[in-house]
Amino acid sequence: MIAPKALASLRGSGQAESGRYIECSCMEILTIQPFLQYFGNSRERTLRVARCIPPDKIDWTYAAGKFTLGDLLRHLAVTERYMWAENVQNHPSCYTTHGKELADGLENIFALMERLHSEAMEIFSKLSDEDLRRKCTTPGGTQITTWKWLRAMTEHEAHHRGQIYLYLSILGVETPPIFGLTSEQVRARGNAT
Ligand code: NI
Repeated sequence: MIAPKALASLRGSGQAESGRYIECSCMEILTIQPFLQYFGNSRERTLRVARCIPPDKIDWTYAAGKFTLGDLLRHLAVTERYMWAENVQNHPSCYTTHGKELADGLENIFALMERLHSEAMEIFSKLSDEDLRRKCTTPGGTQITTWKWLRAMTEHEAHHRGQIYLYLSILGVETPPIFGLTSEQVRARGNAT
């Protein structure tokens, strides 16, 4: 059993034992606008690496039956629009496929991503602060606070973006550093301890 006071400090807000106020919201999404900005930037980083995919490699994968590069991009597009944007409205997911029938070829896939992202962002933008605090239901049947489910979407985006980086690395395709510097450049600037 955790005392309510200790629980409050574990949650990262309120008065700590020492009396010092803890400035931490545990990445809570209190209001939708800053999140839209953040997620928009996150999607831009995904698109930046996606633009490195050679058009003739869009259906490439490392093993039979695994996500192709095109599947990864379509999956990000349809989960955002048909799973997250539906779930946050208290609707069940209507994600049933990320197959080539949705969009075939790199340019068509980019167009699909742009359209579904724009529709999803429009839906997210209508969420009130109160909506963010109420529960919604995931496809697995779990009740989760809406802002936490939205936060999971950003981790999902990063997970699949990492796969795109790895696929391209296996193919020997150059990719951009995620935050401006390569790991080699960051290490060169680090202070040795
Ligand atoms: Ni996924």
